[in-house]
Amino acid sequence: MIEQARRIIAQAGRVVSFSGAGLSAESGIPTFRDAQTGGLWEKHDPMRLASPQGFAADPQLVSEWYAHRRRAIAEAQPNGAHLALSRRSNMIHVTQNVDDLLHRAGTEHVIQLHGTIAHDRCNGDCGFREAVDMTDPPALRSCPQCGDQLRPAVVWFGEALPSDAWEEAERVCSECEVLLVIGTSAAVYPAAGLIGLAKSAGAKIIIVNTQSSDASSLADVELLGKASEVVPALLDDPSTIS
Ligand code: BJW
Ligand code: ZN
Repeated sequence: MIEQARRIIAQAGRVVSFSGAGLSAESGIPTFRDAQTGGLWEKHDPMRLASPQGFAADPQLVSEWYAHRRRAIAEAQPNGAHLALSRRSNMIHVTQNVDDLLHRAGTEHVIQLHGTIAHDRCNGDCGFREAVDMTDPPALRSCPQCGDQLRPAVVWFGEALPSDAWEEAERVCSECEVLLVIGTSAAVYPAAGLIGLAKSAGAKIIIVNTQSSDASSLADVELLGKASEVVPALLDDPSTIS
């Protein structure tokens, strides 16, 4: 299977990656759907915390959840999958992840569909936005421009995706020859719809996941295994693998 996938990639000009939380799981960042298992936050439903309703009901709690996750991301390092992706200079990366591990691995062209946890923005409509210190994340605070609350610059359930990122993602997914889908349950829309979009436009779909996902039926090749092992095996030149 891996040889078949390597051949498909070798014959393609335009390869795009589409990733989810499984890409960063081996860097120690829990996947969204695993976030409840164990630890301080197991009593809380991430679907509720990552929503405008959850923030309105308890902004302090949501702010503490993001501070906890920001510290974890600051301490994490890119894993073998991020690094293998970064070694392919001509690839475009569409990601649902809000972490910065693809950037820190050295990839140049990353489209973040669900925003970034590394910035705060105004919860009102004044447009204020600023980078936060991920190693020492701020507590809940007010917008310096309008006094509303600040919140992470991520996309919560029920919110629209940033239109520039979405339009670019639709374009690159409909123009690619191979879509390499890594570590996503493909359960959250509209992002998951990009896989079907690429397939209908003629792209081959290669999936890397530890288990089957909602996108399995679209796969030309499905590689079951850990991203940090499968992605380098798929993308790296075998003569450079020690
Ligand atoms: C490994 C591995 C290893 C583990 N190696 N693999 C159509 C149908 C039904 C519902 C909807 C629809 N369209 C919209 C909706 C509603 C909703 C939605 O999709 N709900 C679903 C739950 C059904 N979508 C929305 O609300 C979106 N907005 C929207 O539609 O707006 C409409 C609108 C238009 C105009 C104006 C106003 C509104 C927004 C979705 C935002 C999602 N946000 C989150 C949180 C981000 C912030 C934060 O992190 O705090 O994004 S939710 C969460 O899910 C996060 C992720 O990016 C996203 C995707 O999850 P992902 O990455 O797939 O992770 P997991 O955990 O699900 O899966 C991990 C996978 O990895 C698994 O498969 C593992 O097996 C695998 N894995 N270890 C390889 N080592
Ligand atoms: Zn403001």
